[in-house]
Amino acid sequence: MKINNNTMVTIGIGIGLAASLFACTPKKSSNSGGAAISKNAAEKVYVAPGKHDEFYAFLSGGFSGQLAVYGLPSGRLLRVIPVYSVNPENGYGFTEETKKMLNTSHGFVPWDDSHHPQLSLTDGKVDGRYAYINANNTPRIAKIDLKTFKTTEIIEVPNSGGNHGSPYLTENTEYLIASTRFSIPLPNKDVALDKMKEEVKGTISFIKFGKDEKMEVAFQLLVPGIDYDLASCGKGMSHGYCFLTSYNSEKASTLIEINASKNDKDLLAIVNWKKAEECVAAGKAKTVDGRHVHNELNESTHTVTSATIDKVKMLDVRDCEGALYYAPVAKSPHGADVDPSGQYIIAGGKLAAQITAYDFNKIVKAIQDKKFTGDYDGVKVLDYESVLAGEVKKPCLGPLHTEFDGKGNAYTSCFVSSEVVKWKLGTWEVVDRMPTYYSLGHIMIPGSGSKQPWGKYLLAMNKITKDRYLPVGPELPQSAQLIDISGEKMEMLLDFPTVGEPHYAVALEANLIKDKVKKIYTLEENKHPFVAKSEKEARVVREGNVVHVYGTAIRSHFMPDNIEGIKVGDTVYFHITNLEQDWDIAHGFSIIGANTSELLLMPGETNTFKWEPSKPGVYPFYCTDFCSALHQEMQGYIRVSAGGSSTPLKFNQGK
Ligand code: K7E
Ligand code: CUA
Repeated sequence: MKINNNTMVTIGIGIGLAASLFACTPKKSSNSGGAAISKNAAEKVYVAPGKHDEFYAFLSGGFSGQLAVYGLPSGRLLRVIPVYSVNPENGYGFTEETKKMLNTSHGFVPWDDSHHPQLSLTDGKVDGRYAYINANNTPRIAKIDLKTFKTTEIIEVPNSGGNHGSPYLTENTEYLIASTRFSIPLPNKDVALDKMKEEVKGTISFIKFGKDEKMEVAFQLLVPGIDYDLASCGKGMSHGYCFLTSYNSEKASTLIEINASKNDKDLLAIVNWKKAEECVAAGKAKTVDGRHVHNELNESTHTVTSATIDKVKMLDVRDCEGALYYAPVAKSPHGADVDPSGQYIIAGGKLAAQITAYDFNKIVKAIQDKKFTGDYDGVKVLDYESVLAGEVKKPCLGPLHTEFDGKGNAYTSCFVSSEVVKWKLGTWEVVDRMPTYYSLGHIMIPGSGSKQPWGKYLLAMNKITKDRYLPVGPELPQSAQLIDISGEKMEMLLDFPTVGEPHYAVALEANLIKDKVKKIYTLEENKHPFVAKSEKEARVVREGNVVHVYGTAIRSHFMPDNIEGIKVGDTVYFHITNLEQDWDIAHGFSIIGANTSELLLMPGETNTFKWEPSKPGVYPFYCTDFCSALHQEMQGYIRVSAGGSSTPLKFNQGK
């Protein structure tokens, strides 16, 4: 999302600014930071040296394709977890073990665009087991294990033209749902773009989170071909339903910004997934083509395996009465958010300057009473007034996303007017506002998507920073701002730049996971086929032109560290096992001319590096992670002879 600077409204005056808001006067931005900074802000975000943050926050990387872990309230960056993009820092996507994690039905995809992290839920509460995040471009969902902070599984979402509204969890993580952003012909085929309207379809996929905690495509709903956006699934009373906004009910295929904004209202999709499940169980779904790839990391072999699945179950919603309804929603919405009680479903209309709240009880009643105003492509449209709980009138310009504090308040991000508005569920009155710098996208309250938010902080993720930080060339960092929401008035605490462009974030209390974090991989449990569990097992084995080095690393040497008898034309695999069994003692490995990336080896882990020498000579290798006082000495040599030469294979074992 980019906007013209002229449309950016800068507010530096704190409270009582509604008038200046709607005047939309461009002002020169000041870097005073605005008047709303809490007087004791420094104290509130100061985490003393050696002390831990109260929350882990997981911010999506947007175009970086990764997931960044920050501590809150300090805003300290703790880790960038590679998910959808290769990462030379630790070899993710380069090593023989991890390459397959980026396999798709389109082949190896080294990059994607990650938007919406989510946290696994049990009984509607954040359980601290997994994080999930979507790939927007080549449709996929990834699972990140919060014990290792590693991507352990990625499943491709078939029959999707873009996976933006994804992944959204049901109350017990029964399903992750994913909708198609771009509706496309299904099955996809060669269609003239001006004839596409008749052909396009949408899908809403239900990814099962099975007993073994593995993801699989349980079924897909075939739905009218409009562009689906962000969603939320019900909780408590609304468990069994999911709600998605959509845009482009016009089904325009060109100049979408104009042609998809003609209708006064767009459509909120109300999915009764329990009903859909029943229809699937009753055999109403068809088995259709849906080639997709499923990649999994095996923790004991430290290796990713990749499988291709060809077929999926597809249920046409028109064959399952009651599985899908629509309700009108204010123009160009950008997501539906369900409040912690499960009663209210909130949707902001970016172009309507209005926030709509639906009442779940009224939705159920309107369906029972058949309060329909017509249908859209065979799906019944509910009467707007019959399902409406209330409207927040003129909250701001460009309302986008809503989060909840669990104390009866909702907070909505406003892109155009660059602010957070706080309003009351039930009375729909705006009670506070806080300017943000600038062009606010998502906001996040820890646990907002659950039944029990931690309503202490709100993180605003801004698209544009302009003059907020020291300039670093034409590309400036995106920025997060931490706001204290524990009192009646919001208080600005902190700015920090982010990695990539966070579109959304999730957070949880650190206590939920910090004592469960894995410290080492136990050597005895290492089942890697090329592991060397001790220096005695270190060896080099030739199989034709392929050479396998079963290597080890321990402070401060490799075994073997001298290898001879390698020839030009060989493919050499260095399988290096880190023999350390101490937390935080990693080793690295690389060799001159390496055209993949370095290896970074956690204690007890085996990773593999492929190397194809092209010229005779002596080639050094070394450890890339400063592991000990003698790290610099952690090095070795490989002698490479001409192809066809008779240099015998030789390696040392520490003598
Ligand atoms: Cu940027 Cu959730 Cu992808 Cu809104 S989305 S900002
Ligand atoms: Cu091992 Cu540096």
